[in-house]
Amino acid sequence: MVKFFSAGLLMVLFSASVAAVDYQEHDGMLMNHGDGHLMDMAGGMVMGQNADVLPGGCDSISETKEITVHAGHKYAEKFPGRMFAFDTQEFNFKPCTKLTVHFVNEDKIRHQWMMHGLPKYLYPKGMFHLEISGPAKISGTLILPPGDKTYLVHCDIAQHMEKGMKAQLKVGKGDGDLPSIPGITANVVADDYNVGLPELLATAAAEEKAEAKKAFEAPVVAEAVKPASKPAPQEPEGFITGTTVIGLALGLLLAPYLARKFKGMTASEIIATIFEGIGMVVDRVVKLFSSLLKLALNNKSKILPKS
Ligand SMILES: [Cu+2]
Repeated sequence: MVKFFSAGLLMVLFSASVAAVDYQEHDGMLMNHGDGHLMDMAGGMVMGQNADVLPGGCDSISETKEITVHAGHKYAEKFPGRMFAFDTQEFNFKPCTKLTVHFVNEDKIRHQWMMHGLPKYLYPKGMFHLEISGPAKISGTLILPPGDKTYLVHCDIAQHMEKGMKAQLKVGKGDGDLPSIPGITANVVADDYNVGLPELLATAAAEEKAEAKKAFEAPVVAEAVKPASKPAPQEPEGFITGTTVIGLALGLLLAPYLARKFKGMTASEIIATIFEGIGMVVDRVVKLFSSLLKLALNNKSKILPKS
């Protein structure tokens, strides 16, 4: 009998340790840093923890509630266009409820359950905030204020709220709905999933055509605005221009000469020779221009006395 009992106990212990592999439990590991700020070395954080101070306007704690909120990519699958979500998008509680939130992050990234708009004299920056790198669980407690108000709950990691990790917590009757809550309120920026790919392609093609037409018509308009100006002389746009022909002719004439000259030279020698050649050409051009200039000036001085 004792053997059966101890075997059963071992099995229970074993299954518990197997379950613990899936989610890291942070509640016992947290260190209190004061002001309701708790942290551990494994990436867990609670901010705005308040289990015993009544918010102004609360005579007593009206109810004590516990909720478990799951967060993860898989909860967004039912919301088209969303990537992350909580498993619950709306929470309702009586004013002055003492609320404990068990936050279970099922993704292998960081998520938060961050509540905004709380009274700042009691909650630093008006926030109550659970944060953990998953897969893991973390818990925190706060006391909700009195009055009817809707509070924003979201994950503040970049783009996680925009991609769906957003919810609302209504105290009392709340004071309206927040926008872009998956499954509850419409997106502020609406996604359109009704248009099929062929239609999209057709629209894109039509837009491209319109652009091209605009670009074609634009120069005509520009000319119509100032008809007095003469059209600028343009280079012929054929495949072979005059410049190309001259270049080709020069190349053909020079090729045999260069081939003879560069025969048996190393690469650096060839480059040195080319630069030397360029230097000589530049030198000659400069000399030619200066002699032309001199000639022109001489002509002038000769003409001047004549008149
Ligand atoms: Cu997140």
